[in-house]
Amino acid sequence: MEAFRVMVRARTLEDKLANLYKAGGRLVGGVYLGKGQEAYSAALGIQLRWQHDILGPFIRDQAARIAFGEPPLDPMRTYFGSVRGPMRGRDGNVHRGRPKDGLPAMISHIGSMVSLVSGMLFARRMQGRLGDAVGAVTLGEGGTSTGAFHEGVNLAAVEKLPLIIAVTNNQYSYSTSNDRQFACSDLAERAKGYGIQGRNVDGTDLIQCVQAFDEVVRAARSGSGPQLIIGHTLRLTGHGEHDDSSYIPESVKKSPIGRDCMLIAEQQILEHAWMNDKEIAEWKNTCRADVERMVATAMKEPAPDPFKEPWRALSTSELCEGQWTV
Ligand SMILES: Cc1ncc(C[n+]2csc(CCOP(=O)(O)OP(=O)(O)O)c2C)c(N)n1
Repeated sequence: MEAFRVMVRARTLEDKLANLYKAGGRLVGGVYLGKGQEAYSAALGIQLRWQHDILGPFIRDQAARIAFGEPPLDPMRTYFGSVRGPMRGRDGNVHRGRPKDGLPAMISHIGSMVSLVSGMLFARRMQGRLGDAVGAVTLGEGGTSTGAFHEGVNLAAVEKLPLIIAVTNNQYSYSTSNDRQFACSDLAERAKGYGIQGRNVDGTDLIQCVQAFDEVVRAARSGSGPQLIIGHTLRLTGHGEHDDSSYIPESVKKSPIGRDCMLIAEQQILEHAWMNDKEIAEWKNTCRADVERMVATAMKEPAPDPFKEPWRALSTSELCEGQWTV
């Protein structure tokens, strides 16, 4: 139920972002959504503890961010370029974070986040403060083709780091389909080559995702080393809102992989009587009202003043972890 609530919150927020983008005007950057991936993303996020674990999110992880504990106004403040956002208006969408709380700002160069999260875990271990914390990094199937992915996973495997590598195989990397992306039949089998554990899960099925991440995070937390997990779903939107995704055939959209995880999750919640129709409707209304409030707040806030800003590379040093608190 917790994961479902997160999914609704994420979808509501992202539907609003899509509308704001299409309306033109206030949002200056691109808009990248996790539509169709919320079940997988939320299922991961609810397993992680804010200010204890680490989450290195990809562009489609609004749900994991919410579940992990990202302050609710952070996304809207970032999209509106507010100086009160975590990046102080220096980023327009997804490269936001709060490293001190375990949420590093996303690096766009795909695969790099694997090394970054591994490095954070490794540093904590060397400083004797890792405890039972885990780190999770998320990326798409296209990201697994990068050199950075290989280097990061190999290092994590050699050092037996408590790293969860959560790959979403949403069938397309921009317009590149799976058959042009990798030649193996099962991406999870790559885990064997690294000497780590790997598994697949149906990313359209919330209950399966929750069960899988419960086991995977538990395994990483209890010392079983890196865990590769591949969630299979379809990206139900363009790469970004500028992309009409007309290259995705109707047959794929209509196949089981094209199921909307939100609809499946809602059915599951009703079937198990975890919430009834009225409660779901009320939660959707609450989420809509919250999102409207966030827009109203963020759009009134000022942009950064270039004459007053400290032009350091890390604009928000107070958010940094460890020694970088200069
Ligand atoms: C190393 C690198 N190459 C290319 C890009 C440009 N790029 C950004 S997102 C993207 C597609 C990523 O596909 P995938 O990893 O499958 O994730 P998805 O967008 O499907 O969720 C590309 C090619 C990049 N950011 N970094």
